[in-house]
Amino acid sequence: MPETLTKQILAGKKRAIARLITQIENRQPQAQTALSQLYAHTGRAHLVGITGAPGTGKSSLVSEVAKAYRRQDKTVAILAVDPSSPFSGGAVLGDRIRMQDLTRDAGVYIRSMASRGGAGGLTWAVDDTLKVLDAAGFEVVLIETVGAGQSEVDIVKTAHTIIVVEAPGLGDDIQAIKAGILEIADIFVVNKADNPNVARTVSALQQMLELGRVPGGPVRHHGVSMPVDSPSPPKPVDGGSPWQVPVLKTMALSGEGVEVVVDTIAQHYQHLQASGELAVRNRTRLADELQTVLQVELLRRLLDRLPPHCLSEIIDKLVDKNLTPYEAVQVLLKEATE
Ligand SMILES: Nc1nc2c(ncn2[C@@H]2O[C@H](COP(=O)(O)OP(=O)(O)O)[C@@H](O)[C@H]2O)c(=O)[nH]1
Ligand SMILES: [Mg+2]
Repeated sequence: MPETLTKQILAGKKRAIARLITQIENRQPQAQTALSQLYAHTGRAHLVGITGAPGTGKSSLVSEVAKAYRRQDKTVAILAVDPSSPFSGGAVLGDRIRMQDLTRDAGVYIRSMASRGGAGGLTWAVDDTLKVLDAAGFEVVLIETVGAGQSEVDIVKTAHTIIVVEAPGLGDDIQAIKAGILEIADIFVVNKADNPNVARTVSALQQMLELGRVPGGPVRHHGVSMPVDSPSPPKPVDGGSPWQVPVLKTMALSGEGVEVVVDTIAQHYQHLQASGELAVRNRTRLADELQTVLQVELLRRLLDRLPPHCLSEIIDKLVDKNLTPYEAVQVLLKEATE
């Protein structure tokens, strides 16, 4: 049975894709069997993360970008990690109507995922879902996350190309600074260009880029604390010119400016390939993923081995100041390994 499911997914069958993603979300063990069979077929999709404050127009932009890819005959998957996303039905009617052409298109697959399942659970589910979409042959996978909360930021950080969406009129601040996502942008998009304050937002971003960003600085490392050996440093084949983070303007409602966004995404991918950074980012992704899976699995095994009530007794001791958390961990590890 899992073999036919795998075959259907490799053939891009939407129903099979949906079924496996649901199994992943529910942590059903057979999902890992299917994922093992799919793994060799991954690594071809261009993963594009789109993040920013709520209301900036990410979902609107995502659907216009997807339509632009369809005009180029490229297949697209959309993964919305946002409970308020119109892709999850949380939108006003107008937004949903605009998305109908997409949902009917055989070259587009749309899936939303709720932000639940702590302790790396969400990141894990997203990582596995991206593998399914990649193996299913989608050329571009657009991942929409709200730029708030560490797990959402961690998710978008694993993309090859990261777009941070801003919009004028959400206060004078650059929202990305508050969310701590200014530094991760490969491309800035200032959406709602029909707003009269758009020029101010664009120049504020440009100023910040000139002041703050070290062009061609070290490749971002996504908080991996495991000692992972890196491959030899990539040799730039394009002369090593650093990527200049562009600030683009769009009107997602009319689609204006979206073609330029799609072209810029392609240019960024070419840059990643030519500079050797793509390989580095892929390796970092996998190292991060290994760490997440290892953490979750080790914790699960440890908790499984503890005698009943052991954990709550230890917590009592923490509350009563009889143990420090560090000492408690030593006790737990000893209990679990005896
Ligand atoms: N004026 C204007 N409104 C927009 C534009 N793009 C999106 N919106 C509206 O902004 C609201 C939030 O859009 P949405 O895509 O859901 O934002 P998200 O929360 O970032 O995903 C919706 O009511 C959209 O119709 C735009 O270019 N101009
Ligand atoms: Mg949204």
